[in-house]
Amino acid sequence: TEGTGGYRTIRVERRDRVAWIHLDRPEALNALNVQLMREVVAAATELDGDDGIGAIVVTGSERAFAAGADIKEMATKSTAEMRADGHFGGWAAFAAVRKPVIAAVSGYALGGGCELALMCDIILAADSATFGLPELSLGVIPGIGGTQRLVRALGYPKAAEIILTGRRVGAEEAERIGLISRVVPADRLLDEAQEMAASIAAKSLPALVAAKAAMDAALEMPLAEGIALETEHFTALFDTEDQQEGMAAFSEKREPRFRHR
Ligand code: CO8
Repeated sequence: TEGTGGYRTIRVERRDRVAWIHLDRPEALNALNVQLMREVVAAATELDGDDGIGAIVVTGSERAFAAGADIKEMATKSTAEMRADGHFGGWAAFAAVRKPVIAAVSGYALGGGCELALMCDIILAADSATFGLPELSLGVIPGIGGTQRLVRALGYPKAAEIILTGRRVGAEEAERIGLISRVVPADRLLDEAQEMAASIAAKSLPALVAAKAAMDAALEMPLAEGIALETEHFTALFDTEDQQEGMAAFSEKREPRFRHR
């Protein structure tokens, strides 16, 4: 365990091949202001480029993963000012991280907090977690991907009900409707997230990056194009040391020792 300094709204911690980004603005229930966005994106980009890291976990506090974009910071801004703040490009850079990202959600994941979780590949939630997109109650709409990702995750009818009513969705329902991956008891959340992230990070890094790129394509591309891209990634992996090691280990009935390159 080793901290990486220089940030004021997040804490970054490394545990073997897993990196943790802790959102850390307790006074505002981790509301996503411009500074926090910049710090999360800077940390995630650095970790994405670090061969020693195979998976990233984003988490908040017990009380809140994140209670949304910072309403106080946005309240008096104009359209031009919102455009100039770089929120949208910043969060797009986070969504473009090549390595697997797990959201470990406890407490409130509302508005931008829910949307940030939806940008992650896997959402692990404490039984205390609450999701929702209350933006319409503020006179706006979800703004960092919520309308797009929730419709893709749940289908239009369920997503429309959640977005248009702004109601809160508890962890059990969130799991049942497929908004999240899995619910765990609150006191197990961080351990389960570390265990899951470690099992992912142990795999070949080129294969992880290829798997994520191919799955992303499923959301972006027509089926035939997506399958062509999958074939491209699959075949490209045959020039990696990890493919040779993975298949040799199978034949030799032992665990693979991936070099992650
Ligand atoms: N922004 C700013 N401050 C916040 C936010 C927020 N989203 N959420 C909570 N806080 C602050 C509170 O103002 C309070 O501060 P203070 O003590 O100084 O008054 C502190 O955090 C603690 O909050 P509460 O006292 O309200 O705690 P409760 O336990 O009573 O309530 C809730 C918790 C229910 C989570 C409540 O705080 C709440 O409703 N928060 C707002 C939820 C919300 O509407 N989120 C959506 C925001 S809009 C959005 O996310 C748009 C996303 C797209 C953005 C695109 C680019 C920016």
